[in-house]
Amino acid sequence: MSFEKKIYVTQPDLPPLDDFLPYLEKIWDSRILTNAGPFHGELEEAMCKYLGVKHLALFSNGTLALITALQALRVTGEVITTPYSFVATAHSLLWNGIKPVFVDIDPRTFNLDPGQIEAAITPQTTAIMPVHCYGQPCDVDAIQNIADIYNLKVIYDAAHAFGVKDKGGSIVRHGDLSVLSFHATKVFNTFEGGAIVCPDAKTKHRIDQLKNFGYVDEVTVAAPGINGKMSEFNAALGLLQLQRVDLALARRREIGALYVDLLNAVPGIRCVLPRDEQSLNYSYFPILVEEQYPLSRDALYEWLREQGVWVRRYFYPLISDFPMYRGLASARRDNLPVAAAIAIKVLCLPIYPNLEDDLVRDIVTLIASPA
Ligand code: T4K
Repeated sequence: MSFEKKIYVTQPDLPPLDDFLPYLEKIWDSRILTNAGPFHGELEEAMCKYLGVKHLALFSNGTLALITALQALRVTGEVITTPYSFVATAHSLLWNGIKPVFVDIDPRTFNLDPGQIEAAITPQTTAIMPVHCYGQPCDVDAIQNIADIYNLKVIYDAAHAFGVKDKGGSIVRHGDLSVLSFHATKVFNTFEGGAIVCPDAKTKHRIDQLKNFGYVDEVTVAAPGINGKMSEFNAALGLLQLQRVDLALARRREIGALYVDLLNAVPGIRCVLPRDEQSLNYSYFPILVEEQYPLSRDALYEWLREQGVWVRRYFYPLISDFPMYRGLASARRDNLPVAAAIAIKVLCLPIYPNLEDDLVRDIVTLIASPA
C-alpha cells in the first residue's frame, strides 16, 4: 500500500473561505492593515478569555515573541534551556547575546529535567527557558521552586502548548512569561503568528512598545525594539480560528487515542503521549522506534516517505549539535545522554483535524509491516 498524494506530518486547519470574506471586506474598507488595529485588539481580548489569562500581546511569529520576551525581562548572561526543541528556542537567546546552557531532558516527558537544573546554575545564570515539548506540560512547580531559590526568571516556550491545561487552568499562566506560536503547522494557526502571555498590564505595555520598535509615543523611543506586530489579516483569521479550535483539539485527541490503540500492538514502537488525555493537545504524535523494531528509525523514515507518508524527525538533530551551539561545554554528548538517545529514535506521525481514521489505520498498517 502506498499513497499517491503526499500525507504530511501536519495540514493546517482553515475556516471556510466564505467565512473569512466579511473580515477581509472590513479590512479593505477601513484601510487599517496593521499597527494594533481593531481585529488585533479583538483577538487579544478573545484569546485572553479563551486561555483564561489577563494579558497577552500578539506577535507576527513565535520567534520574535521569544526574542522580545527575553528583552522585556532584561535577561542577560546565561540561560538554562533544553537541547530537545526546535532551533528557534536557542536562537532567541543568541539573538539577545545570551549564552544557552543546555541541560538534559526527563525521559518520561522529554522536557527539561528539573533535577539537573541546579547543577548548571552559575553566577551568570539569570533565567530558565523550558519548552512544553509536543504540548506535554513541564514540571512547572519544580522549575518555579528552583527559580525562586536562585532568583531566576522563567520564560516558557509554549509554542506547542495552545489549549493545554493542568489542574489550575491553562499551562501558559506559568512562569514570568509564556510564548505561543501560531505558525501554520500549529494547533491554532494564523498562517504566521505568536503571542506572549504577560502577568500584568505594565509588562504587556512594555512588550507592546518593544514589538513596535520601542516607540512610547510619536517622538519617544525608549528601547531598541523590533517590528513584531501581528497584521490585521492574521488577527482576523485568528478570530475565526478561535471559534473552531475546540473542535480541532477534540479531533486531535481522537486521532491520538486511535494511534495509541493501534500502535500498542506493534512490537518495537513506543508511543510517547498517553491515550485520551483531555488536558493535552496532541499537537504532534511522536513515537519511539526501539531496537526490537525490524528497521532503524531512519530506515522507517525513508520507507514511509517512499510510500507517501512524510513523517518528520522532530527533534533531530538536537539543537546542541548545530554548528553555532556544538562548541559550548553544555552541548557535549555526555552532558545530554537522554536527549541524544531520544533524538535518534523519535519519529512524528501525521496528525491534524481532517486526517481520517482510515488513513490513520493505513499508516499504522504500513508501520506494522515494513517492506
Ligand atoms: N519554539 C518551538 C518549540 C517551536 O516548535 C517553534 C516553531 C518556535 C519556537 C518558533 O515559532 P514560529 O516563529 O515558527 O512561530 C516548522 C515550523 O516552521 C515551525 O513553526 C515549528 N516550530 C517547527 C517545529 O516546524 P519545518 O521547517 O519543519 O516546517 P515545514 O515547512 O517543513 O512544514 C512541515 C509540514 O507541514 C510540511 O511537510 C507540509 C506541512 N505544511 C507546512 C506549511 C508551512 C503545510 O501543509 N502547509 C504549510 O503552510 O518548521
